[in-house]
Amino acid sequence: MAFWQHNLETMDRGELERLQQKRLKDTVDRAYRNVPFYHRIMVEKGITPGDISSLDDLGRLPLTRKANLRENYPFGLFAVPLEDVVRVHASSGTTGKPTVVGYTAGDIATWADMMARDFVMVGVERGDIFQNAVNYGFFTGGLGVHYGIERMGAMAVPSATGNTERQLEIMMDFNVTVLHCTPSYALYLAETAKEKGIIEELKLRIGCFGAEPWSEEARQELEAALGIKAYDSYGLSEMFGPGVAFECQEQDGLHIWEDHFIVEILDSDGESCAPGEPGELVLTSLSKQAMPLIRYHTGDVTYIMEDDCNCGRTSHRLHRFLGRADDMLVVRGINVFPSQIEDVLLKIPEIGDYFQVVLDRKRHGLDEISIKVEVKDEAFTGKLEDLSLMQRMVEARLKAVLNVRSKIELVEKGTIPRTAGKSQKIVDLRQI
Ligand code: DLL
Repeated sequence: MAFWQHNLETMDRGELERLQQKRLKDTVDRAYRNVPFYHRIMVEKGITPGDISSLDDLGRLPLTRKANLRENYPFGLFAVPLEDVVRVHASSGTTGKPTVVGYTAGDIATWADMMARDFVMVGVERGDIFQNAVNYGFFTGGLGVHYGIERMGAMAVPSATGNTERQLEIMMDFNVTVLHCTPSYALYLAETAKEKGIIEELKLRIGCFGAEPWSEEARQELEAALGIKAYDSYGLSEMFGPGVAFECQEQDGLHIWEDHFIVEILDSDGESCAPGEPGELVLTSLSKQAMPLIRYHTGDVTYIMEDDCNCGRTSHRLHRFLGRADDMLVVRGINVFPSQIEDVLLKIPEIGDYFQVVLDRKRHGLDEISIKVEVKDEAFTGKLEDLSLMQRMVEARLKAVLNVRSKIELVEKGTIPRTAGKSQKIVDLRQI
């Protein structure tokens, strides 16, 4: 089995923790000296870098949230002079200013190596032809993945987004073997390739999909449709971008690179969750130079899988993401994750891959979930009673898993908008 940085990927845990400790002290020291925001909150908490002598002191450090990035827009959290920053990326939130992140030349190199680790881990080799079908721009998935491909020596095909037919044409003409895009766009590419009858001509063998939640069912569907092995890729702009955690060939959890990040999983009261217990992923960067972040609340919900992985890598693995802490829908007092809805829907053969959940608050202040789901062409019999049977069957299956009643609206294939970026699976019309 191939490794990109064998020693770092298989380091024994004691050695890894010593490395983390050294890097944590350095990070805290740089943040305290160079970032007014961290200096101020550490002074307020009455701590200095000298108080952090081991990983056990992590809990004494202040927390960072997305709002802190916005408050310091655009460059206020940089820990190096502006002349040392060679690139910025930004992510547009739904409200207010975007959040901006910066990179030194060293950060770009660290990030490229991290991505190269991921690609080599899933079996990408020199000689592979790697199509990167995501937005190249402020979004980190474009340039981040691109630099990783070049770093490990495969051929980067920066097809970016747009024009699905052209994407497929390139895929065929160039004999593309590896594809990176969002899982929802991959489903659309597969659907279009099937319609055009060109699936057989594709040479794809590996798919790397991320930037949004997806399910095990979607994986199986993509693997079967495209004849590939499909891997989950997780990352966020605040921690470089893609590459932070990635599945290995075992396809059982995402290895998170603990030489670059300290991982905490916290419950809603800020207490640590035990392995296996879901909570919010909180990360401390250990190697970022331009913009170190301490105890950053990612908003993403997962849990730690602590058992050893057969691939030989020693880092902990994160379970496939369950959703966003703030995406968790509380409907009539019951917690519902969009991923649970997706799990149920994708198991029903008559239903297509696209759905959209609409939440509304109707009479008497009661929340109502209605879900638009696409019916596969071949499942249409032309009889109304079959449709209404199907609708009741889907409603019953969802009720059994979610414990809350939802209203299903069956729509024709192609009704729900396809996008090359992150798909909008939830529309919340409630005025809360
Ligand atoms: O989405 C970076 C990325 C690009 C990751 C390409 C993977 C592939 P942001 O735009 O800052 O960065 O969005 C980060 O996307 O906090 C999660 O909520 C979500 N996310 C990313 N990957 C996954 C995944 C990029 N595999 C936010 N599963 C994160 C679930 C994901 N959610």
